[in-house]
Amino acid sequence: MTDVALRLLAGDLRALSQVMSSVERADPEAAPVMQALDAHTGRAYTIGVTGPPGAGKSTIVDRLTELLRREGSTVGIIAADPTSPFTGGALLGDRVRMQRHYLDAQVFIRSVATRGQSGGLPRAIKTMVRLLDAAGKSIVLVETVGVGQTELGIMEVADTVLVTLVPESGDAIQTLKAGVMEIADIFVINKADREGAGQMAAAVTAMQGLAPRQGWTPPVVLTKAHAGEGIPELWSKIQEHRQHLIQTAELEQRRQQRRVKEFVEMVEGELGRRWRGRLANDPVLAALRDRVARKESEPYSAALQLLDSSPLTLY
Ligand SMILES: Nc1nc2c(ncn2[C@@H]2O[C@H](COP(=O)(O)OP(=O)(O)OP(=O)(O)O)[C@@H](O)[C@H]2O)c(=O)[nH]1
Ligand SMILES: [Mg+2]
Repeated sequence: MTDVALRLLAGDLRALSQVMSSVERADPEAAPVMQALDAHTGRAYTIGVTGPPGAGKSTIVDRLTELLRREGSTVGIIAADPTSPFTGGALLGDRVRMQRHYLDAQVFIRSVATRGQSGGLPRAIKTMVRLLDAAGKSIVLVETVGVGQTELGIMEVADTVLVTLVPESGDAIQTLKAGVMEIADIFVINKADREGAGQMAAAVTAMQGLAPRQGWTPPVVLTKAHAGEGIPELWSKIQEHRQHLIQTAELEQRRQQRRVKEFVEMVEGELGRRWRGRLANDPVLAALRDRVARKESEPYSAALQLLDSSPLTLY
């Protein structure tokens, strides 16, 4: 086994950070490490926390972490950060809210920039969840801001998805129409100290009556995360959902799909990267690119002809 893999398994946080950075860059050096660690994964439980900006996702993550640490669980946190790495707005906010856990060696916190991603969550997050698993974290929390495709991507990472809404999210029906209904395993109505939380919860419950799921109807939990209220109830619903997934064998099914998705995304990402490398360095391709530019070749058909004529030599 590689030295860095051994150190990671032994709880070395520097080794963990180092491999995290490697997989984020899709560095080939991480491949033997990931291979060595695979047999040591499968124990961690992953919880996704998504919802609109400012709904209280980080506060919920912080409070759940507090509860889990009290129970003796170890925790890994991944915050998908859609802001610019230069301004670092939300990142700074997350740091402030979770900073009390920064001193705790049993809590590992990592932000991943999602800016510039074409859609969905970055592939690296799936790999990072497996790394935290191998490093012995029993619970992994993944926070993503719910905007379009990114929100749906959380399903492909988490065993249990929490969709966080707040009374001021406005028309609940509108929010739920945007595809949130299908991804939620548990609805959290946070900021229950504000007016309208009860109506929001009732609206969400009513919506569920229209589209009942087989086996599991996502419960609605009211929280006041800033005060820690409702967090134990939320945790008990997460555990119920976990039991449901185990009993129906859906957990194993979800995890298998997740592995396949990571594999497919890794191939797609690498193909694109290698193709761009070839385009920049191969004189034949550069000539073709210039013909397309000068209108001597037509882009649509030239692309397909290229792929059909030399599909294997492109990568
Ligand atoms: N009134 C009230 N405020 C809350 C509650 N929970 C969190 N907040 C506050 O809401 C603000 C946003 O909380 P965050 O936890 O940063 O929200 P977030 O969803 O992680 O935000 P982004 O990551 O920026 O999308 C903070 O000022 C929190 O203190 C709550 O239950 N009630
Ligand atoms: Mg946050």
